[in-house]
Amino acid sequence: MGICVGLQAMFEGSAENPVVPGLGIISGCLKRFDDTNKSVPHIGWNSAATSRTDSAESRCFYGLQSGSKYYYVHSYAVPYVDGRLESEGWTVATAQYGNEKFVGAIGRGNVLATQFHPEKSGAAGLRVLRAFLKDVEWYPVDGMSSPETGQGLTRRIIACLDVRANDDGDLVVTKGDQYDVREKTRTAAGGNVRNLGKPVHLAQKYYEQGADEITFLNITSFRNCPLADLPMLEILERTSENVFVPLTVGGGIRDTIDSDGTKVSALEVATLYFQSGADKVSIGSDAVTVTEQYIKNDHHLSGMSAIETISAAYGNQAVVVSVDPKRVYVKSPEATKHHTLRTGHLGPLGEEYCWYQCTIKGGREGRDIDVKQLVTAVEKMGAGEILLNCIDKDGGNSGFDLELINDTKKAIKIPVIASSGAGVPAHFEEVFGHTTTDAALGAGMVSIPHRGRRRVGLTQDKFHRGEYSVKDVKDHLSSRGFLIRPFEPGI
Ligand code: 1PR
Repeated sequence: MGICVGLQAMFEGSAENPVVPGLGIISGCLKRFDDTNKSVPHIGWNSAATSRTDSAESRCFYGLQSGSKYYYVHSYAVPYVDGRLESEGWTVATAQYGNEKFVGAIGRGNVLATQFHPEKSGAAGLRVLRAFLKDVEWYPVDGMSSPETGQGLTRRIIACLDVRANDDGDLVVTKGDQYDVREKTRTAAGGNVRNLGKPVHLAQKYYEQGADEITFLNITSFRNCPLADLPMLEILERTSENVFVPLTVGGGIRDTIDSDGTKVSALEVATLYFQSGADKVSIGSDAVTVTEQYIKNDHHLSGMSAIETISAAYGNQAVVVSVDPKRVYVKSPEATKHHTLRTGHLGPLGEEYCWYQCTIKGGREGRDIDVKQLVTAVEKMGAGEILLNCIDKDGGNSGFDLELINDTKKAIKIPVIASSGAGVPAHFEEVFGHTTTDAALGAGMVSIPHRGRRRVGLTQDKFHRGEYSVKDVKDHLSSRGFLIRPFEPGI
């Protein structure tokens, strides 16, 4: 069985590196997805629909059900040509990305290869693994679990857990607004860190509610974290035992010095996270610092940055850059050297323009660099995805910053995850309906219980924290005609 690059290796070759031959077990070569009108890498949940089913006996090829969705993450694929591989005796399952149809899985006898990751595809993926391990080429269709859905990539919903130690030293999930995670009090020192629960438990809950991905952010990582004490390692290990969707971890991915004085590279830190169950690492502050150097260096890549070294070792799909911008209003585009946009939400002095300033250390320090400069630079360095936060919107429950998202999408080809501001399921409909975002992330909306909810703006009477689950968001999107991954109960 080959998974992802394991499928790719079974073919004759790939445009990714034409001089290296594949194993040639299956005829054909891979080519890169066309990124003219879509994001590349292709990341998310897509079909693996076989032309052959044993409908008389309700059995499907290696557990692949046409209504199920599977998690893909890749830039190269085998284009599907009608009947070619089937004429060589293979059974082929296909997926559609934009106008490109490609091989999602292929098998014959005891050979099975999947372009998607079954180990990250929830119950649908576990069924494929089970069929292969039991050596059952024609596996019984699970009637309960596979309603027919449309073909193509689904809208991806990500649950985000901001993690830090509380004042008693316990690791907890927390959430604030505009990055302030302490309870509001009258004293200058602020209240306790909001405690919304245990990270592993909450991750499991969101998985069961149908989250397509889970992101953990260690939000106090700017404090030096000795390697021996990386708090997220155990969280990842325990989560990945029972949660079979992609896990991203962020916070503190940078070159660091351990407590005994040993230098530890960002690549080594990332390796530890991958070995503990992470599928992607998310880089925040370090991405800003290296972009500043890149600009100073006349746009020459150093080859040494965390983004470059990690994506060279693990592929760009494994590297997310998390951006923490703040709006800066200006009277006219000429008032700043930065990339501005004309905004429908005027500034405090009636300003019609704004630019988005990147920050480091969890929004504590603004830098002289704008979001467009950052995302275009990190795309060149090898980032595979952008997690686009917005400090002005964070925890506000007033909806995503659609202007920022559209402006960022125009600048790059890699996928963008819209983040900050989700308050009601309709905000997800809005962001998918009015931007071309590839995914949307929610934190407070799905994690904060009723009693912890700050009364904010227009949503205060209608929306109570903890009132909505990931499933509510997906049901809402589905009812509005958006393609989402159907919920399949676990095996
Ligand atoms: O800089 O590489 O060490 O990474 C630190 C990471 O921690 C960054 O990704 C940064 O975004 C995150 N972070 C730091 N401080 C905070 C904070 O809240 N005090 N969290 C913080 C940012 C992540 C957001 C949030 C959305 C959605 N939170 O993604 O989850 O705004 O919130 P909402 O749905 O409730 O509106 P480094």
